[in-house]
Amino acid sequence: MRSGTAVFVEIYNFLEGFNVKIKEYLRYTYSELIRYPRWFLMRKVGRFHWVRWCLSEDFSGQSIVPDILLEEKSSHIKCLDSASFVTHHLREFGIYQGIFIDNRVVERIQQFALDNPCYANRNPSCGFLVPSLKVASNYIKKEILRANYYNFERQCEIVSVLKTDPILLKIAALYLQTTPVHVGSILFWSFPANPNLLQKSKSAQVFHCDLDDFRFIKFFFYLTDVDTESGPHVFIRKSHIKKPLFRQLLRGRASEAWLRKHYDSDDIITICGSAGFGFVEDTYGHHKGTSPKSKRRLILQIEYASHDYGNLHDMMDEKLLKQLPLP
Ligand SMILES: O=C(O)CCC(=O)C(=O)O
Ligand SMILES: [Fe+2]
Repeated sequence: MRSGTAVFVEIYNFLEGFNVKIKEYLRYTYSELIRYPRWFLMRKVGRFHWVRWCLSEDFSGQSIVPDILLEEKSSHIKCLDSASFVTHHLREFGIYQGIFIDNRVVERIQQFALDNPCYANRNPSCGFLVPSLKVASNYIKKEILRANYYNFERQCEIVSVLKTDPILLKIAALYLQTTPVHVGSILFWSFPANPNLLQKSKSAQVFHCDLDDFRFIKFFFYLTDVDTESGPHVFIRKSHIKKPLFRQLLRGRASEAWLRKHYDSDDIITICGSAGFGFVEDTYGHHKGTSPKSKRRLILQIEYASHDYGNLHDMMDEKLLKQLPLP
């Protein structure tokens, strides 16, 4: 039997941990409120289905810019189906797979990823070139689960072509029912690691729901071949419309066990594909990346919403970006 002191220490540690979490939460909430008040408000109310519906075109009668709807030809992107088919599929399932980017574009972004520093676990002080992954990880004495490229939109000129691609814009316009606003293009690696739950959670590798606007949509493109060894993306079909009220209140936070019990196992889909393969997803539904087992994954994410709150662009003041002093 454990002594009274051991139980007391355990309770004390638990309360202290709780206290730290509450403080962290309050600090984060306060800084969000001061820096991005509209975003703050959206995050509080946008989690509820009925609020999202009230702000949709069905309710508000907002119209879509016709130019975006006319064009459906692209020199860099191919889609297996028409934009209206994709939109219907998205509405029903929350995901559509079957969009491809041209090989030359894939090669250009892959080259960019090799030539420019990425930042370990999103820390702007931990820049390294991807061939030095092991050395960088040894240097910071931490596993690197995920590394992103800051200022990628500005530095990789092909992004401005992709983000205005007529096929992507048309799908986004039909799904969002408004003129889509580009709110960020993010390029990042997931590396093989043995992370704990907290590390996985910080790297979007546990199930979660994004809440980037009342209506938003993300296009993902694999830039390396992705199989079950290389951290495929996982999505729960229909979870963007089937979410109990208390899960909406918790902004979709739910354990894997709860999700597996409440959703049909056939609807939990793991997405594999070769470099260039893409899918579009309403990430208000439950989704996650997985931790690669043996092979790294490079992925591009292009996001549209109805507003740009200005905080999703992965931009960073160059003066704050530091490279690790690796041999
Ligand atoms: O890595 C992935 O496949 C998912 C990433 C994600 O869900 C996120 O960044 O919010
Ligand atoms: Fe996400």
